[in-house]
Amino acid sequence: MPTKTIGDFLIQELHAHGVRHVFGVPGDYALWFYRQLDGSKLKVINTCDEQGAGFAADAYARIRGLGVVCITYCVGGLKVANTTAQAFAEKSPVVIISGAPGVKERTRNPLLHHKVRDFHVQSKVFEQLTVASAVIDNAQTACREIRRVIAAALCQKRPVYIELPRDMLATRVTATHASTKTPEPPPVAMLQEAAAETTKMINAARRPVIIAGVELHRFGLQDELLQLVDKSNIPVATTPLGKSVISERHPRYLGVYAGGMGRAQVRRFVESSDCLILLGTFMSDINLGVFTAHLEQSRTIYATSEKTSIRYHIYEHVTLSDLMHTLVTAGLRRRRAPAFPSPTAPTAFRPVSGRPVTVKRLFQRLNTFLEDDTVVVADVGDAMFAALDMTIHGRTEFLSPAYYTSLGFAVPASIGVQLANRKLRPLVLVGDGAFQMTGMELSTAVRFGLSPIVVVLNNRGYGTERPMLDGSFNDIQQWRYSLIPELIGAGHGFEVRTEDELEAAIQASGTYADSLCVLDVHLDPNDTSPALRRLTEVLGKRVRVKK
Ligand SMILES: Cc1ncc(C[n+]2csc(CCOP(=O)(O)OP(=O)(O)O)c2C)c(N)n1
Ligand SMILES: [Mg+2]
Repeated sequence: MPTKTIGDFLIQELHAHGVRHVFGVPGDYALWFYRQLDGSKLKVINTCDEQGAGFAADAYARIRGLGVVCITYCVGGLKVANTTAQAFAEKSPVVIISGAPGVKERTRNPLLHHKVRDFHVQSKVFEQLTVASAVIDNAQTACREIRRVIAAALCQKRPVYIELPRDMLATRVTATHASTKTPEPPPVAMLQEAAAETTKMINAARRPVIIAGVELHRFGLQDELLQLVDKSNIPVATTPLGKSVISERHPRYLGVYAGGMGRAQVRRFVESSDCLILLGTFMSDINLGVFTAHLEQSRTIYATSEKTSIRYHIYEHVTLSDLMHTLVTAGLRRRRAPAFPSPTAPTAFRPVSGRPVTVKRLFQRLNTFLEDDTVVVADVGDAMFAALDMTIHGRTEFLSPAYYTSLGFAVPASIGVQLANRKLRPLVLVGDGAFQMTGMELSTAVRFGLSPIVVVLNNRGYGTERPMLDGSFNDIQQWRYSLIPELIGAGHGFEVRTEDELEAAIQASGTYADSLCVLDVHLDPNDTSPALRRLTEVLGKRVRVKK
């Protein structure tokens, strides 16, 4: 007997996978689904703009394992194309649900509002940006399709797309079991050979190093990483995207490795290792300091969610999970804890009254402010580069789009972070340029009772771009960021120019634990973090055009 409407079935499936919030902006094609959501166990978080919803859902997925954004047809859908692209690139499982014209409304291709060329444009766009998609236009297959698509997001840790024609929502369906395909495990002999070869290579090495990547987090392998490190005493570095997959206070933690962009001691230690163990690392340009990294393939074991490579050969079906599960029980020898340059511990900050704040001193102070429940959410720009040297206490308490690098992530992402785990307080690090893209989502944060601390690095424009190529196109309008709480009706704003003002603002932000706090930190436009200085030197050489 039919039991549920398609809308209720979808809600039930999302809830069963731990989803409790849906981010988005309604529109007439999605309104009826919004009404179903309203009466359900999922809470609607309606944002100022769809892009904000997309970034919030991405961050929610990174913390909770699955995120959902729900928007209307094309005008909303195409606005989350960019955030979906980021979720794809950085492996974040987000379900995009789009309201759409009804199946019956589509006959004879009428000119309905929000339509682009035909009724397939949006679904075709999302086919390119997701690992599975479905237009729910058939009651017979609806349940199976919904389950297939959600299973793909969970399995591949990438976004998926569900289009809901509005006349299908109330159709009653019977839930059927989906034959979801789980990936085939590798042949036993192949896995054994890969594990034996890995173990032998590591055991024979004098100074192996693990470079821990973000896939360890996405595929739930952080406990295995810890076991591996604790059992073997092999030191671990992370990449910018993988930062905080292991607590940065772990005694074997080296620091962030990012080629020429990272700290020199970490680079020397990693690049002189005779056995590099890359676990779930994205070999992307920003992650590896614009390919200034020198990782010698002949000394490398490289496991990803798709395959494992050892030196110059590949085990096609041996995934990161397979290898990690095998390595924790393999006969890796325990070595003496090696001496290495530990990350410098946060140093006490003594403010000098009247002294202008610099990027270096700002981050020195912020580093001492971190608590076990602080999640650092860093936007693209110097916020991200400078934050690489912060010492994160827990695991996965640093979020940044360090591969796809779309500006405007941090403010809306902080909404997803705090709703995904109410025990966390986001510390948002955001440039003035990025803030002007999505900062209005602080209004959403306030509306839902959230309490991020937002540090606006106000250097009067696109600081990251100035050293590459400067011009008036890198200047932006000066806003009074500290007045934003007044504008949106809640929270506390601080204008910070000097170290004593910084100290007072940070202390006050700690005291106002349940409110939004916005710090407008004035910085010299030419002052950048050392990491950014190194990176822009490399990038500048590449983009320089001859006159
Ligand atoms: C959506 C998007 N548009 C443009 C860029 C190119 N871009 C990279 S950094 C940057 C400047 C960022 O300015 P701001 O947020 O003030 O940070 P700052 O560089 O000053 O630290 C720009 C425009 C981008 N990465 N993403
Ligand atoms: Mg700026």
